[in-house]
Amino acid sequence: MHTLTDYGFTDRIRGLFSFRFPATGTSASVPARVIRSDRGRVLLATDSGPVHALSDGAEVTGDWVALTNDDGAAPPAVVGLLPRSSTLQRKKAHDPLADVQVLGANIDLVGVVVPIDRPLSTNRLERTLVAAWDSGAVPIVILTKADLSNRFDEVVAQTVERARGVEVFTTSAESGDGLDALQARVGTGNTLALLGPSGAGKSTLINALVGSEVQDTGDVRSGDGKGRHTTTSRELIPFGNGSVLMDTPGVRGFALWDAEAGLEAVFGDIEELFPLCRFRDCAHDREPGCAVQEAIVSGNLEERRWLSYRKMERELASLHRRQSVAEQRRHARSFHKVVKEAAMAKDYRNRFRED
Ligand SMILES: Nc1nc2c(ncn2[C@@H]2O[C@H](COP(=O)(O)OP(=O)(O)OP(=O)(O)O)[C@@H](O)[C@H]2O)c(=O)[nH]1
Ligand SMILES: [Mg+2]
Ligand SMILES: [Zn+2]
Repeated sequence: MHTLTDYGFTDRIRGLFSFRFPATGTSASVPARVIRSDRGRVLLATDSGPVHALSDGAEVTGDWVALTNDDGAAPPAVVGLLPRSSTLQRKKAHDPLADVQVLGANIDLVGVVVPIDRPLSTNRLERTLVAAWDSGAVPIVILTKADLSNRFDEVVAQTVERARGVEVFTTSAESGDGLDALQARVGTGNTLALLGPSGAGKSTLINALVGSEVQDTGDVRSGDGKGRHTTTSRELIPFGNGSVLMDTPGVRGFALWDAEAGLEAVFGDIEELFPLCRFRDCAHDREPGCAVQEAIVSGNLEERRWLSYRKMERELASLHRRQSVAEQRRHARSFHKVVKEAAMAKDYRNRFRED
């Protein structure tokens, strides 16, 4: 049976608990971590094994929570949530009206999983790295299925170049290559979440790291090499030393949510060009003296990268316009409410005077 320490309960987390919930460990509150969250119900890791609890849906996989003591009398309930050290989020869909979806919390490393046997999608890689940096975790790139490629060195070099400053690990669950290096990088008491398209080999990699078939895996379709969406929920899996893996369902695309900081982390070199343009309000399009266009012409900036940056930037700008419209509506509503309440109060006072 796994203890809470197996799920990453370090001295730091223990300290946070006793600070936030001084009654920790007593009958009032028990520390726990969300292994899986499923509409109104959560599966939690505790020191006395896994427990199911009711939740209001605010907790996500990876959260640290305080739980009422399970003395057997009533079903345990989540009574408190520790502040998150990182929050991985995305927009639920590319639809501009879609809401935010929090994928996981308290993740130390986000492993962007890229299968080596399929053409590298640079846009997807960049987009996922933006979200990963923005979460507060450190991204790494994990190339999988190394045993399936004879263009190995070429793909690795291409990925290292595209991932810019992010560590790249190559692995094969089949041969076991690269697993030790990855395990060493995760270290003790850390959580590594795996993100990537269906069929990329996330669950297979987890099984190889853990050394047993803890997660279901599915073969890829022979026609197009796409996966079958075998994993359907985000889930924590301990793998020794208090290190934890988070398996996730493969996602087709990664729509960004409020990821300005992530955009800067991945495209900071582009943003540094802007002050060098001749005109302060340069649109970086056809203006004379545009540093961006000059960098593209001279080969210092890949045009594809510039377009990718532009696209994500536009996406975030439209998200913000939408957020500010929603904000204005909320404000208008609360303003009406205040006016209405004031009128009612006046009405009440007037009536009171008449009596
Ligand atoms: N040869 C080889 N095949 C692998 C390797 N890793 C994964 N595969 C195969 O790739 C297929 C997909 O693996 P999964 O682990 O189910 O992929 P996933 O990323 O978890 O996919 P979803 O759960 O659908 O998101 C399976 O048929 C695996 O056997 C590897 O290192 N070498
Ligand atoms: Mg899977
Ligand atoms: Zn410019």
